[in-house]
Amino acid sequence: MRQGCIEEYRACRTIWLTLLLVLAATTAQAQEGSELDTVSTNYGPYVSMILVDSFQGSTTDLPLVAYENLSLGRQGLAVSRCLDPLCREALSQTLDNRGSSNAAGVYSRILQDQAGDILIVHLKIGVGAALRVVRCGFAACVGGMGSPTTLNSIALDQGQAVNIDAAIGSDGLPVIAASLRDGITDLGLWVIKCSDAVCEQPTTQTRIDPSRPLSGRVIDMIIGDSGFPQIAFQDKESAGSNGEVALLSCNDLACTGKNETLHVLDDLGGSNGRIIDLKLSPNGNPVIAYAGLSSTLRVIACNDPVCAGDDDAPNIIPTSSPINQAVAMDIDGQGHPAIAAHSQATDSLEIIFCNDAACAGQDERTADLFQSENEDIDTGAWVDVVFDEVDRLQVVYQTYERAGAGQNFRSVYSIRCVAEGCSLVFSDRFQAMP
Ligand SMILES: [Ca+2]
Ligand SMILES: [Ca+2]
Ligand SMILES: [Ca+2]
Repeated sequence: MRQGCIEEYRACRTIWLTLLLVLAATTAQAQEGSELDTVSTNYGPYVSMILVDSFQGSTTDLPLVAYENLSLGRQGLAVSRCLDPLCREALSQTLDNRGSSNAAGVYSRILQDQAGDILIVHLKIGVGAALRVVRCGFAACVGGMGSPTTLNSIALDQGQAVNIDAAIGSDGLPVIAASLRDGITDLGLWVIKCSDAVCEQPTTQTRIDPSRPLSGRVIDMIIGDSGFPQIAFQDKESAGSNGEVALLSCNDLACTGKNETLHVLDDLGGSNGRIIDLKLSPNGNPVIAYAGLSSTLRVIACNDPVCAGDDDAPNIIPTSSPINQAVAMDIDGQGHPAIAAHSQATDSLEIIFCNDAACAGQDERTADLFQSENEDIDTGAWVDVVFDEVDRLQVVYQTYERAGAGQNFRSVYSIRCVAEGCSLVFSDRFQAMP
C-alpha cells in the first residue's frame, strides 16, 4: 500500500494530501514560517522589507529584507533575498560590515528606485557612528553579478543620527528623515535631501523645528500624493512626556523654507523605535498606525491629504495585549489596512486585517497571534509587512530567544497571511509542490 502510494501518486492523493497537511501543520508550529538566514544565529533587529521581481521577471513578490546581523564574523547590515515568495530558499549576505563601530544596520530601511537599484539607509552607532547609504544593482545585492555595491557615509552638518527613515524622492534621489543628537544635546527632527544617488555630493539638511529638540525619536516617512515628503513622527515637548503623533507635509523636495504644514493628531505611547507607520490610501490621503496612550493600537485615516481640520480622529483597534514596541502596516488594493503589532507585555505578535479603510467599528479581524509558551521567546519586536499584488500580506518578523547571559538567539522568519489566517500559506506550499 505504501509502495503503491509512491508509485501511484494520483491514486493516493488524499492520503498524501493528509500527510502533507499534517507535516505542514507540524512545521508551522515549529517554525511559524521560513527562516531567512539559516547560517546566522543572532540576527534580525530593524527588519525592513520590499518585494522585488525575480531575475527572470516571472514573479514580482520575492521578499528582499534588510536587518542587523549580530552573529560573530557577520556583524553589520545584512540582506536576505528570497528565491521564492515563501522564502523556502534564500541567500543572505552582510553588505556593510560593522567595522570598528558598536553596531551597524540600525534602523535600516530598504528601498528600490525607479531604475530597479536597491538603496538601503542605516546607522552605525557608538564608536564610528555614521549615517550610511548602501546602493547595489538589484542583481548584485545578494549573490549575483552586476554593478558594484557603493557604500557611503553622509556628512552631517550637526550631531549624529539616533533614528532615521528614508524614501526615494519624486526626483529619483534619496531623502532621509532623521532624529539628530550632538553629545547630550538633542537636535530634533531633520530632513536630509541627497543631490545624487548615493548622497556623496553635498546634501540639503533642514532642521524642522529648533524649538522642539526632542522630536523625531519615532519616525516614518513616505512621499505623499503631492510628490513631496510626508513624515509621521513623535512631536515631543518635554522629556517626561510621551509626545504626540504629528504629520509634517512638505511643499518641496527637501522640506526647506520653514513653510511646511504640520498637524498634531493624537497622543503617542511612550516607546521609541518603529511604533508608527505611515502609508497612503488609494485616494492619496495619509493613513497612520501607531501605539497610542495606554498602549492601544490606533489608526488615523485622514479625510484630506495633510490631515488638516481637526477632524482626523483615531480609531482604536482591540488587541489581545497592549501594543508598545513595533507597529507595521500596509494597505491592500481595496484601501483596507493590515497591521502587525507587537506586545512587550506578552512577547507576542498580532496580525490584524481591517475590514474598512479606517479600521473603524472595533470589528477588525486577527489573522494570527504568534505567542510562545516559553517566556524566554519574544516574537515580533521587529517586524515589517507588505501586500503582494494579489493582496496577500507578506510578513517578516524577528524572534528572540533569551537563553541566559550573553546567550541571545535572534532569527527572522517570513510568513504570508490573508484575513482568514497565516496558516493558509501552507496551501500555497502544497500547491507549489510537484
Ligand atoms: Ca518648504
Ligand atoms: Ca481632515
Ligand atoms: Ca472595521
